[in-house]
Amino acid sequence: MEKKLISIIGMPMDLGQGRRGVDMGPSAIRYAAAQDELIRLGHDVEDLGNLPVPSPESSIIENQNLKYLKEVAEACEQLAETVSQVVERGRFPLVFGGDHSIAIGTIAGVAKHYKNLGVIWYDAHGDLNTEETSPSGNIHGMSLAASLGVGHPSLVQCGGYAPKVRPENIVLIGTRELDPGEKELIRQLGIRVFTMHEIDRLGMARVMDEAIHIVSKDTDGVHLSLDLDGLDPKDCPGVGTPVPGGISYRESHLAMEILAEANILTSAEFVEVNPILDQANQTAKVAVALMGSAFGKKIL
Ligand code: HAR
Ligand code: MN
Ligand code: MN
Ligand code: MN
Repeated sequence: MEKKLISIIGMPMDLGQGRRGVDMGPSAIRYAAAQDELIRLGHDVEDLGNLPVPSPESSIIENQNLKYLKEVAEACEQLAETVSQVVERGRFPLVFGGDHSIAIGTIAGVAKHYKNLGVIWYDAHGDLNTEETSPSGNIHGMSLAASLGVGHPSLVQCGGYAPKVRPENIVLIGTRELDPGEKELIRQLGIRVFTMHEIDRLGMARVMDEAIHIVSKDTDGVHLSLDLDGLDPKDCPGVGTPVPGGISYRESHLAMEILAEANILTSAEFVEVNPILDQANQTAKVAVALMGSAFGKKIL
């Protein structure tokens, strides 16, 4: 892989879900030596530090169906602005979460420049809820819907425009837990979903080939949104909403290696790492190992 100019942005967000500790995700990923790994692979890497995110203790929940809406929306506006500046400087935004609500900001920042953005949503969940369909009111379960232009205006209008992505340019990979409203939206919009069933049946190599075809057809950029709960909880126990029967460690590496070979990524985020729930920072270490594969690391 050619040398990439990578800008790391930490987003210590835990207001998009109910468990403390995911705000420490960016530190955990840095502690697992992400920057060293990317430099070793020959890339130019700068770390822009963390953006400010309010703590739950200093915030109040005004709406149980959209918890911390104002705080999440504000933080995502800042992230969108920072990500957009990184792209303007000709660099690759690499965001460390933080819960998955931050994808609203990351995607708002990149889609400003890539008018036909492809998105790979690697996740156990669909994150396609709205305040009407969410069983929890947690915004991390609504971020892909918001990016598609579906949901509360404060989320949908992040960055001042909507929608960010078209349904035909999105793939979900590793899906195994969907709420009824999410299933309905998937059918309505015709989004391509590679559930665990498809991964088991077709194998990860074929899933990635098909996924890459979809996200790179008539698009001008591709964003990888990797929720660590897409992997099996045996490999990634440090996540707030683990779901059994996930993507294996090796399948995930293969997915990242195939992405690196295709060389289509223009931005990425690694989210939902919660070191408080983890075993010796294992989940952040997996995140960094996968980053290595995504940025060109080969076995031989
Ligand atoms: N679908 C559930 C909800 O909306 C659970 C969402 C899940 N958690 C995540 N997102 N980590 O991927 O509340
Ligand atoms: Mn998610
Ligand atoms: Mn998830
Ligand atoms: Mn397309």
